[in-house]
Amino acid sequence: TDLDRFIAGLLKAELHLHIEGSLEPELMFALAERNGVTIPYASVEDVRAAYAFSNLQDFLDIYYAGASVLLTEADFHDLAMAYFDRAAADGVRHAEIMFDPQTHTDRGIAFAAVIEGLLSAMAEAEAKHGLTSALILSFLRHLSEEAAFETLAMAEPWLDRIAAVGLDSSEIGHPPSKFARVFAAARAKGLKLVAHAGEEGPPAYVYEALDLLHVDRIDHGNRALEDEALVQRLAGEGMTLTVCPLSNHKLCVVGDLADHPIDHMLAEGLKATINSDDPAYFGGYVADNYRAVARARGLSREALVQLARNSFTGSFLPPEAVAMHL
Ligand code: ES4
Ligand code: ZN
Repeated sequence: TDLDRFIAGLLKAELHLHIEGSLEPELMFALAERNGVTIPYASVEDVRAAYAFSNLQDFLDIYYAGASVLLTEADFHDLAMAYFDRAAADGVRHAEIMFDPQTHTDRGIAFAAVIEGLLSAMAEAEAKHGLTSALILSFLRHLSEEAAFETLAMAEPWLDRIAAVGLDSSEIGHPPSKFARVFAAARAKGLKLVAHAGEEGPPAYVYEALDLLHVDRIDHGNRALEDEALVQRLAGEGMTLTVCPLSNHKLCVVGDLADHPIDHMLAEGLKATINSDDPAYFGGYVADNYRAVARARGLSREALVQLARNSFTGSFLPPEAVAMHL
C-alpha cells in the first residue's frame, strides 16, 4: 500500500534494539548445529510457537535461553550482519544497538569475542549499506552492582568503540538506584547513558533514571504517562523516549495495539521514537513497528515524519551528522 511504501522510504534511525533479540529462529538452528549446541525445540515452527508471553519475565527466560547458541566471534558477526541487512531494507540509516555482555561472559564466552564480532559487522554494514551504527553496553539489572562494575572493567580496552551504557532485563525490584554508582563511573569515562524505565516499572523508576542515573534517553517510558508532572518534565527537557509498539503489545504493556499511546505521547510534546526492541521475538523489525502502530492509531504522515526526525535528533550522532539526515 501507499502507507507501506511511505514508511519503508522514510529514512530513520533505530535507537532501541537488543542485538540478541534479533536472533531469528532459522539462525538459532543454524548456529546450534554449527556449534553442537542442543536447543529445546524440534523446529523453527516449534520455536515461534513458544513466543507467547504474558509479561517481561516470560520473554526474558526464552531470550536468555536462545542466546546460548552464540559462542564465537563469527556467531556475533553473523547475528549483527543479519540485523543490519534487515534494518537497511527498512530504511534504517543509523542504528544504536544494545548488547548484553553478561549473558555471554557468564557462560564463559570472552568479552572480546562478543564485541569484536559486533564491531566487524558494524564496519561491514557501513561499507555495504552506508548504515552507521554505535554500541550500547547494557548491564543486566537482575544481577548485582558489583557484576556491572566487573562488566565495565572488561570493556575498558574498547571504551572508544562504545557510545553508551544501558540498563535492561527484569525491571520490577531492580530500580535504577541500584546502579547509580556504576552509571556515574561510566559517565566519568565519557559514555552516554540510557536505561529501560517505565516499561513495567512505576513512574518512580523514571524519576530515578533521570535524577540518580542522569540518563540521556529513556528506553520505553510508557508508565511515565501515569504522572502528569513527569510528562511535563520529560517534554520540557526534550528527553527522547525509545518506544517499541510491537514489544509493548507482545509483553502486555498495552492490551491492544489500538490502545497504544504513541500519538498521546506526541500530543503531550514528548520526543517519542519508534523502535523494534527484540524483532525476532516480537514479530517485526522497525518498519513493521511503524506500520502496525500507524494502522492501529491512524497516524498521520506528519506524525510519522516527526517520529523519524526524533530518531535522528535523539541519537548520539554528532550534530553535523544529525543535520545531514534531516
Ligand atoms: C528487553 Cl523488552 C526488554 N526489556 C528489558 N530488557 C530486555 N532485554 C531484552 N529485551
Ligand atoms: Zn529493550
